[in-house]
Amino acid sequence: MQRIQVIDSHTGGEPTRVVISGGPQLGSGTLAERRERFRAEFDHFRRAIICEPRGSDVIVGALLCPPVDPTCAAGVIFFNNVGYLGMCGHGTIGLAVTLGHLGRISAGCHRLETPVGQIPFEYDGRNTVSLENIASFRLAANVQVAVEGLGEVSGDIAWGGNWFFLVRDWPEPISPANAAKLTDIAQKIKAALRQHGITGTGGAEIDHIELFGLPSEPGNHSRNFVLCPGGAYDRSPCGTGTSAKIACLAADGKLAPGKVWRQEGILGSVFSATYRLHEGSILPRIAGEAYLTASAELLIDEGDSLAWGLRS
Ligand code: PYC
Repeated sequence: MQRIQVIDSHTGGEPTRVVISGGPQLGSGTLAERRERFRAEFDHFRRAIICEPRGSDVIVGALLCPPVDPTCAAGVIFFNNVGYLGMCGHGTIGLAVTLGHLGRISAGCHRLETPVGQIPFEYDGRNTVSLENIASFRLAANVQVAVEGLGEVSGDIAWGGNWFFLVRDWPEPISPANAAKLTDIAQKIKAALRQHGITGTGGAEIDHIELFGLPSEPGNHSRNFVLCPGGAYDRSPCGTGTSAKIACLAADGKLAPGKVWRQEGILGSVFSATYRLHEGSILPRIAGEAYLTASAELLIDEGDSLAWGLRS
């Protein structure tokens, strides 16, 4: 029987499963190199940890790894039901609270090593974390795409650690009751982008779709729906998606450095975001809360034909 120790948390409703031990041995190298080794040689671990029957389409995994830079609190590789992420905002918040729970960090400022670079973060010693994301930017504004059943849809293409297509002023309710319809719409937009060859830099697939509507609370600025690459929607406001939004607001001159943008997700949970300019780049800061939900040992019985998880 193979055993994998995990700690689960949720950040504004979006789950993170941190692998503490028993995960794949990826050897040395940068986190980007180790992520490629994970993908090429150990993808069955990703399925076993995240896919059914142990996991679900919604969970994001976070494999703890020794950092190359020993001054970092940890290294991490994020993954989901269909593959690997460069960066994950809600996952970083969940991971920081998990490291605090394990006694591996105390309240204060730390850095996390990821495949896309080091992420500075501040932990309050309980449940609140703010992280400074990698440089985020808008690649294109008001891109028109013909979408089956919807007609022309206009949106911005932006990078916040993942690629996003952001659609403003969505007229329908952004609520859990409407999630199936929003998912269908976002899937159609994603398919249309692919069909028309509309991509991020270097032909990268735009694999996250974000629809924005009015907030439900007066102190908040907007509410979003975010479709993730594996077909699930983000229960949180999405850290990388909020970073992409910040990049668009900054590019439009609608948000000054240091000004707070409160982004609601579909459940009403909020990320508070600001940004600073550094050498011409927009560095978003995202703050949110995570809570632990489980400490568990995953069991992998080689006699089980589904031991390594369902293929999606
Ligand atoms: O918070 O950045 C995020 C994220 C990406 C995918 C799911 N959550």
